[in-house]
Amino acid sequence: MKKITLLLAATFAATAFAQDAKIGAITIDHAWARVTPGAVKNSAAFMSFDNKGAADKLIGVTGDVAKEIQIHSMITEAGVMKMREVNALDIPANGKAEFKPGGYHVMLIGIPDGLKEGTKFPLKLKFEKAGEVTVQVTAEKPPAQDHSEHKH
Ligand SMILES: [Cu+2]
Repeated sequence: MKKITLLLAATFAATAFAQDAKIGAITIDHAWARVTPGAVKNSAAFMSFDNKGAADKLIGVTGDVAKEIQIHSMITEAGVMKMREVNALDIPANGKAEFKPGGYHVMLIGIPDGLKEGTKFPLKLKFEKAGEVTVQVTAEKPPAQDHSEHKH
């Protein structure tokens, strides 16, 4: 019995961190979105980018999951976290970039049915040089230490 449990755990870990999409020299990993508690209709999506090529920019995110999708930065001003819409996320040459709780994120505004744990939806990512790719995003509960919950 113990053996089976370990095997399942290993399979889950491999799935959770598998590469989600690739375009040109850019690999997109672990695309997830925060589940929406109660009647909340806004959420944020997160993912990481691993670039093995020249510098690029993520200049657009589109999808049907929400009425409006924006790229946001998050800064702390006088101890208060504030979000701001930005035009792009820079992806450095031979480097990494990340949408993560408390930092840059994909803002999902107006999700008709909210997001339950395990809900999957596509987002189309547009890069300035690499072009467009669709990534499957899975709704997950945020890590316990995440205090970046924010409201519009
Ligand atoms: Cu935001």
